[in-house]
Amino acid sequence: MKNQLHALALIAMSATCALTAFAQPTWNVGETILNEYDLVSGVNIPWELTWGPDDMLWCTTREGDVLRIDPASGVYETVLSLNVNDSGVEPGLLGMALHPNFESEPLVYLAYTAQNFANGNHERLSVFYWDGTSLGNEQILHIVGAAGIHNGSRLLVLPDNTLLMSTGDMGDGGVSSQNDNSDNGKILRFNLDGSVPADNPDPSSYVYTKGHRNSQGLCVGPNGVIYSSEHGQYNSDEFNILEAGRNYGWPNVEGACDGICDWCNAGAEESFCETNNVPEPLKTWSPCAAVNDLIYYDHPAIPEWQGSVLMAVLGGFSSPVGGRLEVLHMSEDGLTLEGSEMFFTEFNQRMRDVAVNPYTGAIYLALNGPSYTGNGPNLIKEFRPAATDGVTEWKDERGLDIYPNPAVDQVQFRVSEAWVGQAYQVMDLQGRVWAQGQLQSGQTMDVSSWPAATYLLHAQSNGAHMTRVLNVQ
Ligand SMILES: [Ca+2]
Repeated sequence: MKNQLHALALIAMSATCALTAFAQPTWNVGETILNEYDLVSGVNIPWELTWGPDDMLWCTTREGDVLRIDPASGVYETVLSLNVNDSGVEPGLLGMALHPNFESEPLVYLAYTAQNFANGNHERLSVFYWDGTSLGNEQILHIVGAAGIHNGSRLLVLPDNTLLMSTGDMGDGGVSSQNDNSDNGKILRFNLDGSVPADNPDPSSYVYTKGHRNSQGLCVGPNGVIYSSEHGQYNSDEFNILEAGRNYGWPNVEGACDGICDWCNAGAEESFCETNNVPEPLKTWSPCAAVNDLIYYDHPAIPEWQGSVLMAVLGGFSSPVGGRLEVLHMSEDGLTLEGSEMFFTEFNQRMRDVAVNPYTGAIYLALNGPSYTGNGPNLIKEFRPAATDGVTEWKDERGLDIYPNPAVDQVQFRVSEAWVGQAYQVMDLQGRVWAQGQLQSGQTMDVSSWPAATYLLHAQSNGAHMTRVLNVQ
């Protein structure tokens, strides 16, 4: 399947490209040019971003919504609004994974912290049925502990059709992480029906690996290698290869087994590693960079990134570099890290997640604003390789473009047929309305009297939303 898609993309790249007439910000990755687009704006804390088997981009927001986004236009519909407990700084609706045979089994897995439990906070792993319009028929597969911080929750379907879920230590200092009777501070592995896989390390337990603090990044690389990222305490964020049954050391080990600890007992770290066969991370970050979700990039459209793990980085409190995309170049067998690079540091935005368009090789980044815990403006950006921008093999219907952007005095709209006549509003980040009307292609808007600021355009049509960012200078 993947190779077919790559072949498709190569055909597309060699075809004559209808380059967009409207200048976009561009980025250089070696010799590859990426065109930057704002795909979705104005949604609060996009957390998981994943390419669906239905060729749509699926997104969770921490406040409890599941969005299904048309990756061509950015038009999205809210297909589920959950009543979540997002009262702390980190809980809410978090991880999501789609059933690999989505066409015949249209199921969506979600991890979220729920309200109104008799026993206090809990985190659910639930599966929902997609009826083509919305998600419903919740079935709770498993429950673990939840708290205001450290809820893990990244979900990943493996090539053997089992499901991984990371769980956090709930800020308990790692007590749960080494407790074999707790499912917190672990990576859990499920069959897709919620049962325990017979080949789990302990066939009576969901636990796949233990000794985790708060892992929020999972992906699969070549030969089924599983990568994870892990938030450290003050230092020693980690990038690991997950191996069944292994102990990753928290809270007795931080980062490498080198006797350097903030939280753990430095004098005992190396002996704990030896006794418990703790794997060494492939890379660590000190002070913490707040390393988040991962995806393995193997598309020819950005050859400089082929065979790399792309990691969304939030940017830690004392990290010398803020939010970014980190590109971790892996050896061909996926087992060795050969080098790393940083991109998009200029945005100064917390980057939560990354997804890939299998046709064009474009990447999508969920940006959570400049400050913890993710106050806006929140954006989903697309970085589309110029060579695959506008190709006919892939939908190139943008829906709406505003140009020039940034603007000084006048802007013009380009509107696709389906959106002509639909109502729109342009608001500033405080929610004040600066313009409204019906979308018309070619219409102009005078912004010469508007204060220099970022504005959000929002249009709505039968439950579908389209958003754009307009920067006035
Ligand atoms: Ca250490």
